[in-house]
Amino acid sequence: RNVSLIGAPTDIGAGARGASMGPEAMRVAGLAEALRARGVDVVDRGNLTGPSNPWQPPVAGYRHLDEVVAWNTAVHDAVYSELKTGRMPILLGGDHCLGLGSIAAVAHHCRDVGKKLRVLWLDAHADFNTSALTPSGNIHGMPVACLCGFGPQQLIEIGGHVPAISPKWVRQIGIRSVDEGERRFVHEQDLEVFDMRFIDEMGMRHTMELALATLDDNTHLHVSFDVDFLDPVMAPGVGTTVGGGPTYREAHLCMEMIHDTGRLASLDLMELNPALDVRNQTAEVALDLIESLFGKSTLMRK
Ligand code: DIR
Ligand code: MN
Ligand code: MN
Ligand code: MN
Repeated sequence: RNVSLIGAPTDIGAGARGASMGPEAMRVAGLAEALRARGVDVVDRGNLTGPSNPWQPPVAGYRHLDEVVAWNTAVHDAVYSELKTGRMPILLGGDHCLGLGSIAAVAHHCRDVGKKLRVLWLDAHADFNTSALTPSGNIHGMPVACLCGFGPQQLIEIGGHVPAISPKWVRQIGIRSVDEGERRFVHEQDLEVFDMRFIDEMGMRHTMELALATLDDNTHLHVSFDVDFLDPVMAPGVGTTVGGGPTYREAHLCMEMIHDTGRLASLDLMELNPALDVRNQTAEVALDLIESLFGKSTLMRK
């Protein structure tokens, strides 16, 4: 198994500064070394470049739209080229607006090779706002809507096909903060959301069984992991913490069950904000979880 790390050091779509330091924090935590220890061939492609953060208020419902387009175009091109050469891209964010460029590239690749796509969106938030619905103008609250074709033309066309994906391909897990208009839009588009109440009532195991149902050997599984998915007790280093998230054990089970499908083919690790972290603790927790995602377990199974 071949992995390419791609750093996208920007906080261009976020409401707090600092996610731009996420890629380096994951390197400092030892991501490449940990994957190599699991027998993975890892190449670190270094960091993409793009415009700096001008920290301006929203214009017509979007903050920093031109800069967000530039960063997402760079992400799309980098992720697409790794997939084309048969490598698994791991995008190190950076804020979650870049999930758009990453998943647009994955969808583009799936069209090229005739694969089905399933996207697991692990997040406290649905990220399904539009310019009309957003309370903030921050584009990190909009990537899922943009991928489904609801967003500004320059963004939604990045992968070369509008919409890049269907809402039917998405499963959202861990959701516990959705804005009022966004909530209605989630229902209208029939997004499949396993929110925290669902996880409380049914457990992480059953939740993941459902989210991973109907994958076949022709399915490309993409995981978009917003670190604010995790309970802030163990993961304080994110810009928009929301209490009541999955525990350490639940998050590990989630990752282990994804690994067990054998279908993981691309990953985003997003919103890690070292400026808000405590001695790189959140990066280390994220690293533990990625090790589970790549098959680490206490005892040998199967
Ligand atoms: C809020 C916060 N829903 C917004 N969103 C996110 O501004 O759209 N925080 N994604 O991480
Ligand atoms: Mn997010
Ligand atoms: Mn093409
Ligand atoms: Mn979030």
